[in-house]
Amino acid sequence: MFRPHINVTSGAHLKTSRNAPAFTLVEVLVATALTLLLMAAVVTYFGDIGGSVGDARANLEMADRLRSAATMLSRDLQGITVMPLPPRRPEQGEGYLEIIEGPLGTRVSPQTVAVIKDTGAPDTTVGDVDDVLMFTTRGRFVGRCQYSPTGVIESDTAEVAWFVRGRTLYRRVLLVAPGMVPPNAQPAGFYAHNDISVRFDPDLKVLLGNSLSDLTRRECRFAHNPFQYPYDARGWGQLGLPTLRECSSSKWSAGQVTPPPEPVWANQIDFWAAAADVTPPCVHPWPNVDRETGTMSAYMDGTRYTDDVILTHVIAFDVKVFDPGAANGVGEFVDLGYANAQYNPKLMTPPGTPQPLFYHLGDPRSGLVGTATRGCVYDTWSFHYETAGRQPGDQLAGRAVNGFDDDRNGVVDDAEELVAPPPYPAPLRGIQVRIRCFEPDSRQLREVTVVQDFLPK
Ligand SMILES: [Ca+2]
Ligand SMILES: [Ca+2]
Ligand SMILES: [Ca+2]
Ligand SMILES: [Ca+2]
Repeated sequence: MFRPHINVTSGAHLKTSRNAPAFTLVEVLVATALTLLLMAAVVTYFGDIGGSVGDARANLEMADRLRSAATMLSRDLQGITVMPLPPRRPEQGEGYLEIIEGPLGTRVSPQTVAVIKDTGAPDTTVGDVDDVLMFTTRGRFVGRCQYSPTGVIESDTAEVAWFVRGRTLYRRVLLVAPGMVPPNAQPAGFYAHNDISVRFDPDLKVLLGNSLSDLTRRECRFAHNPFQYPYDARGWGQLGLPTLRECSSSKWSAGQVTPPPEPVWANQIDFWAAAADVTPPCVHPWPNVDRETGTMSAYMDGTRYTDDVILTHVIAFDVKVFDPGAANGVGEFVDLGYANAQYNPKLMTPPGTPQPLFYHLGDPRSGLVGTATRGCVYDTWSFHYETAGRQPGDQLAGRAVNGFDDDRNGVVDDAEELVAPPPYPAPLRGIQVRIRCFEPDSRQLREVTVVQDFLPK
């Protein structure tokens, strides 16, 4: 039984191998075709894996860049030189903290600006991108200085500004080093060779280096109008602040008030689309600004375009302030001017309920009231405007510090006698900054939130 079984099996096998070709041509062709199909499948399969690995790597890189941006911002915020209890006094040499809450997010919905080009539908992935955060801070800062033998200087304090232009997050750093600016420093081309905080003096028509005391005064700060109260930095409109590339252009002059030509506002932008992809049906009317970097076309010849770039593909840079009276007295992070209301110094909340601090658009006496096109401004301010007045020869100057009850309300030098108070006469307990990016290849979103407390709770 055993043996025949073997024989039959082996016999049949031997017979086949001995008397017939191993495979017919058709069989070989079919087998080859099948093998090729299988290999194609395998290749496709590994190709997909490769793509996912590439996407995963791109996502990881995006996460890394976002994390280091957050770390840098956090470090900058921890080093802030000023106590955010406005107004501050210049003689104390504390520098400043200023937040400009651009109209996006409060007065204007980001969804009315951000559109998906293919469909024309609002893009809900885009958030508040028009806030500006600037302050003086301690750290170790290195920057260019043409008046130094090495061309480089260091300082442990700097004026730092964070803002978005186009889809790029910028961090301008200007070293506080007033001793390094000589009397003959020229405004034209200054920033191409110097990362030093300076102001243009309208009377002397020269550049002067800033100390922290100087920077308590708004007229000395980066990109502020030095000519008249309230020394506004909002003239750049939707562009926020000038970039290093623009400032290093041959046409740029330190102390320049507004960018000529006046930037045209964008009313529809596809943040996700490639920079070159600006064809109808969706219109992107931002003709004199590069969509990726936000650079004004008049200043594209700037020679320095990497030093202040922190992140690309940014679709939110949202600064919020902590208001203990918001959310019915529970307190939460809010946009400045969130209630879109006029300032009411007599606003009373029920006893035991914290007073809302940032609901309004700003005290009109500060000259910095938020509008549909100009943001709300939080500023640590300078008390010297109270004694100096709002302009030369101000008749009301000093009335809140003269020891008389000028408005005869029974209180000497009370808040109602103030001539030039800060836009928000409120302590700032802390801020929150949310940065959101997208990765164009994997089409992934990623977000990071930085929170900094300034005052003990
Ligand atoms: Ca905003
Ligand atoms: Ca905001
Ligand atoms: Ca008085
Ligand atoms: Ca009074």
